[in-house]
Amino acid sequence: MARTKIALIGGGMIGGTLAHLISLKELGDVVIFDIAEGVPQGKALDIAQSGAVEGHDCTLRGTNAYADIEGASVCIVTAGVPRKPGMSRDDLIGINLKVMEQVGAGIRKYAPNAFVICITNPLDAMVWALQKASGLPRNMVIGMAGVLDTARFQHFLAEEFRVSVQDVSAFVLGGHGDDMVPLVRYSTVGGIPLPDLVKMGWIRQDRLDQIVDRTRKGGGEIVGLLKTGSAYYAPAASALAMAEAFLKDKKRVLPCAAYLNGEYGVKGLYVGVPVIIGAGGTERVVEIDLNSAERAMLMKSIESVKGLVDACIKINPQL
Ligand code: TXD
Repeated sequence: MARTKIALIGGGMIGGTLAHLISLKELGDVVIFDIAEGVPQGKALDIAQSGAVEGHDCTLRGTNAYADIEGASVCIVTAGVPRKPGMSRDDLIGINLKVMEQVGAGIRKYAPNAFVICITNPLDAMVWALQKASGLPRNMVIGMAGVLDTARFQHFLAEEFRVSVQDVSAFVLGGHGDDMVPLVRYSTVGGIPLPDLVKMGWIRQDRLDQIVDRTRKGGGEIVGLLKTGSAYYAPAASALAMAEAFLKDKKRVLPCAAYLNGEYGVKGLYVGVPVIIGAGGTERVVEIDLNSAERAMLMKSIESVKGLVDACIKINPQL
């Protein structure tokens, strides 16, 4: 049986980290596509050579030709330009929309049966544009943001409570912007919801509010520290969790940017919601009950996603 092929469209910081993680986990053979000549080839060769030490046998290949992604089961898209300090995710829209058009055409031609995970920012608009540009079924094109935002929330909570991150389960809804919606009520430590932990005196409400705020601004905090780009280790790990759920038909429940067709009262937009990912791609959108404050926050987040998509349509009315 042929080995699974995973195509990474974009061989920058996240793409390179993904290639390394995929090899360490022996999830499949890797093709790194990038427009930069030499970079994907160099990274592929470097990681392939690490296989001699780590003992993995994955084949890695770097390329500047879309034809080489042919037959990929999964495509993970990071192609584009990342944020620099002082830039908002929305500033990236003009450049990255054009990139999505090219990438969409490449995937449509060479990997039309793939499960496509978009990471490029501004995420909720770029995944929408990528689905349009590729013409792939909506359940096979998904955006990565919620897994990362949730991981950040989990990390901060585990640190605060001095407990294992494994025992923290968190929930973040909405778009991948500073108005994302960390759902405190559905986030737990050892199964105990956060509002109960406030009542139990484990944490003060104002401290919890600070953690929620830090989660919302989690991407910017790292951009400010790195100064030359944005986060890549946790984003790569997050996208890989989604790829693995598909490849192994795990039916994982993960917060992702999924196409909504009436769920949460939204039609025709990609928004961060819990979904079930299995061999069928996005198999189900999980619609949870929201109280009025949560709903208001989600609506605000959806409004900003809508603004980004409208900006894309203005730039390219064909989409
Ligand atoms: O949660 C999330 N979704 C995110 C998103 C978290 C962190 C970073 N996020 C976004 O991912 C970030 O704002 C960027 O838009 C992407 C990729 O981030 P990365 O840090 O990997 O960026 P790099 O290192 O600049 O890599 C981008 C690569 C680079 O090698 C370019 O040469 C290549 O993309 N590139 C292209 N490849 C193919 N085709 C085209 N047109 C192209 N243009 C640039």
